[in-house]
Amino acid sequence: MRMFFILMLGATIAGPARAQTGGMALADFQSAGRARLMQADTNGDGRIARAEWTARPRGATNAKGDPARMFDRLDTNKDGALDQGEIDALLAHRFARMDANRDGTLTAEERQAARGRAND
Ligand SMILES: [Ca+2]
Ligand SMILES: [Ca+2]
Repeated sequence: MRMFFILMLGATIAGPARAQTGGMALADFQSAGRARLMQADTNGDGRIARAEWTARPRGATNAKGDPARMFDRLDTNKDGALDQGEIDALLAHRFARMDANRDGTLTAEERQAARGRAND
């Protein structure tokens, strides 16, 4: 009987904390985004070369503007390829722009609002 009581108490405490994390955290956003972006890595070397980036189908980029210019901005160390760190930086930047209330998670509403906006 006492055990049941403790379990109930535990559920009550865990409840509100779980409600706050109903949105998507940065780490989840980055792992999902990384998986999507790395589809462009057609030679499988774990990096996205300039040619691989610009060869992506227009629809997949989800961005307005010139893909080559976008690449040059993302390739911060100017070695001609996007590595994991540069991709994570891009995704962190997108995440920060989408997180309208700055609580560190993206709700469905925040992701919806970002759709249709140009990414940079
Ligand atoms: Ca680079
Ligand atoms: Ca948010």
